[in-house]
Amino acid sequence: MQTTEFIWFDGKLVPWDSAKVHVLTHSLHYGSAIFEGIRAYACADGGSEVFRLPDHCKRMVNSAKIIRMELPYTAEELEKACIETMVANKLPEGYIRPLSFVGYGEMGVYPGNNPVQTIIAAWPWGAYLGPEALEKGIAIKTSTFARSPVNSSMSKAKAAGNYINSILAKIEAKEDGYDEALMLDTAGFVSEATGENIFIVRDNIIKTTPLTSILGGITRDSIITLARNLGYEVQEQQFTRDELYTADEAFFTGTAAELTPIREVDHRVIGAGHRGPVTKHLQEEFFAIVKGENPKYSFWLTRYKF
Ligand code: PPE
Repeated sequence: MQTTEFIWFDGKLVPWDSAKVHVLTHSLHYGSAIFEGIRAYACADGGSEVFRLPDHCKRMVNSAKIIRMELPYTAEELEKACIETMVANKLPEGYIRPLSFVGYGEMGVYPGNNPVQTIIAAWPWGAYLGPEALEKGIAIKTSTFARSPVNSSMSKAKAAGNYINSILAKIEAKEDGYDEALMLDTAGFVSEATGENIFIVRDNIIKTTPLTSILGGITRDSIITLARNLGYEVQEQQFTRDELYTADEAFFTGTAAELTPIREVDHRVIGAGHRGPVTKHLQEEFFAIVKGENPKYSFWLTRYKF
């Protein structure tokens, strides 16, 4: 990965190589950490914009609440610290990763009085699913691993422990030659991918899974709003894998994956086998918004300069 100079660590900027923890850190053993993934984009005028920073920081505070972690920062304080990290590293664009974890203290599942520590790292991160994915689309396979049931993993928390389910599915998909895994819920309906939400398009109507078993993606929410404003009908409804097989278009959304077309699912070619017209339309509008080229959506952007 491309390293940068500083990592924000409990309120101080420390050199990248010095941002270390003890091996008996609670979260390392039990997954008791929460995190965010945020993107900042460079604009044509030389400034930079962070996409939906307050919404990401609010979700981080909510993730802490869900897993009963006492986060010593407000959403506003996290926002400021994210900007400070980008500016200190002189990063005109990149990926921002805040993480709060239960530190070193007592061992055992019960987190007790162990300290809660927070880091914010940032680095340049290109297209998550490969440089060609945004245009050509990706091939995915249905995972043998189901998304955890709604009363087992609290999917609205972006919690580290939840990701073992994603890691199992991702390794399986990659080893079988696919770019990403499609995960079903325990009832067999389409849920989400290992780090993305999913949309399908049929006869110009856009459909995405309801919030039940998935992470409430901020990109998902942005695409729903954007598509409706562009005049598309958007339904939040359960659908099955065969409905996905026969869709005209399908795509993933996520901060890292942005808006990535899906060209093949379980050896079935989706639509024409490349990025479809609705996907392309939404992708173009989305990239214009994040780069500050559509003033109608400037309320989603936080500007910074260094
Ligand atoms: N579902 C999951 C399980 C998920 O991890 C993400 C984000 C999403 C949906 C989309 O959420 P949003 O980014 O708010 O639109 N996945 C993050 C982690 C990727 C990683 O490999 O790390 C991300 O995209 O930042």
